[in-house]
Parts: sequence; structure tokens; C-alpha cells
Amino acid sequence: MNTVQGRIRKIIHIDMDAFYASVEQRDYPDYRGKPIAVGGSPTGRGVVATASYEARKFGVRSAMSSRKAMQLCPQIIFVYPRFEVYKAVSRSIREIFYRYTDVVEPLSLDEAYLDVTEDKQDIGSALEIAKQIKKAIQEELQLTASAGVSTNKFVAKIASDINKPNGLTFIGPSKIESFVNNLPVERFFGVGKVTADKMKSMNLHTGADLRALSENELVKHFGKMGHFYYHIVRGIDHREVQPHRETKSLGAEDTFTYDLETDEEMHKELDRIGNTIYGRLQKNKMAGRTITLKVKFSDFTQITRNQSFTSPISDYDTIVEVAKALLSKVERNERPVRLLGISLSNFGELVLKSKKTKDPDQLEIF
Ligand code: DCP
Ligand code: MG
Repeated sequence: MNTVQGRIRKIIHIDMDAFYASVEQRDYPDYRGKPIAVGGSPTGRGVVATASYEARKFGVRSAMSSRKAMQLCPQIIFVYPRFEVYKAVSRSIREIFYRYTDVVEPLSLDEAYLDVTEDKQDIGSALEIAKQIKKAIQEELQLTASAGVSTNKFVAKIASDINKPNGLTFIGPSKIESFVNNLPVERFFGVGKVTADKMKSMNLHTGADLRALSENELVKHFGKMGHFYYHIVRGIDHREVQPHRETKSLGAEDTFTYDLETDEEMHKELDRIGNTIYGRLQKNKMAGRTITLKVKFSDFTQITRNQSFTSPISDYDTIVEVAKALLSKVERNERPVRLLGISLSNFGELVLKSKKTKDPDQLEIF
């Protein structure tokens, strides 16, 4: 179990605490001990990227509207984000990781997986390495991080969230089973809101409930993902830590079982593809300045059209509307369409927006 080619791996997941807000409190002592929100504004426009722990006590959360944040915490201080600083801090954190291993997979500016099965300093203990990394981040960057240590990515990531802030949680092979049994279904990797709701309606609430089902039953109810759930509820996750994974573009496309001929059909598909991309952007906390539409015709010729913006885009409505506008400019000459795709590139960090709300201010904020 949890071995790749017969060896037990040592995986660390590190996630900075209230990242943007902590950097601001570090650099501006006036903000220390106070409820602050990075992103958003006192005019009520925009959304909160992250809130300091003092603000979280009032219920302020990432992706919440500024208006709501002010209702919950009238004394909240809105701070304009400084992405260049966060990126620089992120680079410094990675330099610390590289002292121990080159197998580092960043997930966002503030989060990464490390495989320390073999570490450069021959320390041998993943828990000890995690301690040293946390100490270095604290001493050299005056920031705190939380770490999860286990034998696979899935458990390490959940573990890093357990004792936040400044946490360090080790879940060894003998503890994985009870840990996974007690986990609510929505915490399982790959289980989104829709699947979680479906599971609950079937009276499946925890890992233990899922474990009671056979692989066949899981596949019957949840399709191909059933195989994956079957393994993950047993704490088995063979995904490797993938170093140097830098996302340059993020997209989704679909080849249709029959060729599309009407605008209506194509718009429906673009809505669907837009939804997939929106989900991926949210998951990766990304926004792109360039939206590209790809169209492949039934005669297999292919074209792409793109449009760029001065500010990163991440909201569903804009992505889909721009894709439709690009499609309307394509000279189709009545050719049926066999594939449509949308991608985003030219990334910047962002403040995520709630789905299906179109806020023209977003383009002005960052
Ligand atoms: N972020 C964002 N929009 C979101 C979520 C996050 O712009 N909806 C940004 C701001 C965060 C950073 O990404 O500081 C890291 O995200 P995390 O989810 O790790 O949140 P924090 O590091 O802020 O808090 P925590 O202590 O819970 O990790
Ligand atoms: Mg974080």
C-alpha cells in the first residue's frame, strides 16, 4: 500500500498561513493583530482574496464580497494586493524547499508538495525535514507555514490543514486507515460539491461509509471515478510529486459525437466547456489575460482566435461571452464543427469571483 516500486514514499505538503495577509502584516506593523482583508475595498466593490486570522474570527473568508466582509467585521482594513511581493516570497520559500529536495511541485504561490523519500542532506526523517523547513521560513522570512507529512499526496495535503496556523501533522502508515475512515466525503480528492451531495443523499457521509461499498458499486454509482474513490478511501494514492510543473495555459475542449451546425448547439457546448475551465481556474487560483477559442471543422481544418485583456479574467460569464464573440467572428462558411475548445493563458494571480456574477469592476481591480 502506498508504495511505488515497492518503496514507501515520504511526502510533505506545505501551505503558508493566511499567505497574502501575513505578508502584509509582516511588512506593515500597523496591520499586526488587526482584522485585514487583502483585495476588495471599502466601497464594497470586489472580493476578498484572503483575510488575516483576526478577520476570520468574524467569519470573513476568501472570495467573499467586500460588502459582506464589512457587514461581518465593520473595522476590517482593506489592503491592496502586492502580487510582486507575494511572488518574490514564493520564490524564497521554494529556495528553502530545494535545500532538501528537487522534487518540488508548486500548486500555487503558497502551496507545494515535496517528495523527500530521498533528501539531499540525508536527514531521512520527513517529519524532521518539515520542522526544519518551517523553522527556516519563520527565521528567514518571518512567516508561518503549516505542513502535513505522510506517505502520499492526498493524506499529506489534508494533514497540512489540520492544525493551521503554524501546524505540523504527521500521519504515518498505521494511522492512515482511521484518519481516512473519519474523513467527511467532501474532503476526498476528486469529490466535488455535486458528487458530495449525491453521496450524502445515499447516506454516505464519511470514508468509512464509502469503504463499505465494493469497487463495482462505486463505479456503478459514480462512473469511472469510482475506481479512484475505491483506492483513495483506503488511503492509496500513487500520484507522483511532479517537479517543475508550471502552468502556461489552462483549457478544456471537446470533440463531439456528431458535428454541430447551429449557433445554439455551439453556444450550449461553450457554456459547458466554460464551466469546466471555470472550475479548474478556481481550483488552481488562477486568472488569465488571454482567452483563446479553438474550432475544428468537420473537414479537420482548425483555427484559433484569441482576445487579450489588461487584467486577468477568471469569471464564468466573461470567459463564455468572449468565446461566443470570438466564434461569431469565425468564418464558418456553413462548415459543421467537430471540436470546440477554450483556453486561458497569460496568467496573473487573482481574486476569485463567485460564479455567474458579472462584475465589471473586476477588470479594473487588478
Ligand atoms: N487566494 C485568492 N482567492 C481565493 C483563495 C486564495 O486569491 N479564493 C489567494 C490568497 C491567499 C493565497 O491565494 O493568501 C493562498 O490561498 P490559501 O487557500 O492557502 O489561503 P491562505 O494561505 O490565505 O490561508 P490558509 O491559512 O487557510 O492557508
Ligand atoms: Mg495558505
